[in-house]
Amino acid sequence: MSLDFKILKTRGDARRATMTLPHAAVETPVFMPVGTVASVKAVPQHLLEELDARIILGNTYHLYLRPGHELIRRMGGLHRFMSWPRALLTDSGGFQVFSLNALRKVTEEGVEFRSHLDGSKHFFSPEHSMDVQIALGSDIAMAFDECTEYPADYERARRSLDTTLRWAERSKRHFDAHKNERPWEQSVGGRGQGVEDQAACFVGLTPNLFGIVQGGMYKDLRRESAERLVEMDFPGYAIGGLSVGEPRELTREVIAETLPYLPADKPRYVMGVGYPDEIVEYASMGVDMMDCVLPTRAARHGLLFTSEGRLNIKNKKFAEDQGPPDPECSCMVCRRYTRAYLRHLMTAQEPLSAVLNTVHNLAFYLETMAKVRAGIIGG
Ligand code: PRF
Ligand code: ZN
Repeated sequence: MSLDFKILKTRGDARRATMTLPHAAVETPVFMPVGTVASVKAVPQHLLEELDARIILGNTYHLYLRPGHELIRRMGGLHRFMSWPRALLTDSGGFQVFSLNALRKVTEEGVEFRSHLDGSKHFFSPEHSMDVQIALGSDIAMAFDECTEYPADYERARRSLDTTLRWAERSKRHFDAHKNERPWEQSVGGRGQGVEDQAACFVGLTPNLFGIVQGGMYKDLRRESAERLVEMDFPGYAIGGLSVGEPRELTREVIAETLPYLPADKPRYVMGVGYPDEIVEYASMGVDMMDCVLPTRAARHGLLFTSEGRLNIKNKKFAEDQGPPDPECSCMVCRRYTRAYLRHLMTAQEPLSAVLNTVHNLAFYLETMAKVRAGIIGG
């Protein structure tokens, strides 16, 4: 059965839809917190549920290296291993191999790279990336792509795109042939097992593979990339290769030029963006899904996103500030703690600082998207 994506209402180019995945019904437009190594840094899964996160990201590259996808398969898949009952999207490793490996070697067959952990040699092909993502048991897997660097001249972007298109075909063929291999469904036992029961209403839904549009910053390459992927007929499409150092105006332009070539009745995902005002803008342009490390990473550096703008909680001016981090936010952190206390935790380098800052930032991002969804419905 193909991906269930029901558009409830449109407003301009924006769409309010429900995407039903094997482990969750996801209301879109959606922001997806990043949980690279089977952990959204500093936030336990029960709090993510309380924040109403329906879908989070995991990374093929990191989980393959540690603890290993075969171990996770033996533990019953990633949902059960990390006790996350809702939806998971896994990135293919394409982007991480490129951003974390200066010594990678790309051939037609795949990419040879060295582990950023211990320097050991590894090889990823589209087929292997699919095998890892199937072993993890993700609701949405991503095609294995090459994220073209910025800047890249036309010839370089052209060659890189051609490789990505051939890899997309190989990803799809391998994924479709093996996507229903979930050996742990016959197995029993262990903590976290209950997470599978909670998905009972979605049994019968199969994992999905999304294609990824590349093409550098070139309009004709982006168009060709989108059209070729649409011919391959994926259940959803991502726009990759953005937020790689280009000016923000160019990011917006490439998204605007690419969206018209992606089917209106399928989900569209822009990978690795952005600031709160950017995710609102992209949703208004018709983007359904986004993810970014920004709210979680910034939180650990003391940067809070609030209705009054960005706030650096380390600042001395907050030392005796009795107010909540964000007076307009009703998250569990803002209801309970003061700026003075959060500043103290950060100054004292207490681990709780990362927890509270991250919970607020994620609440702010998720609430921002909830408002966008309400705005599309209500006006
Ligand atoms: N490809 C993949 N993952 C990604 C990207 C990409 O281009 C980006 C682009 N910023 C983020 N994550 N596979
Ligand atoms: Zn808050």
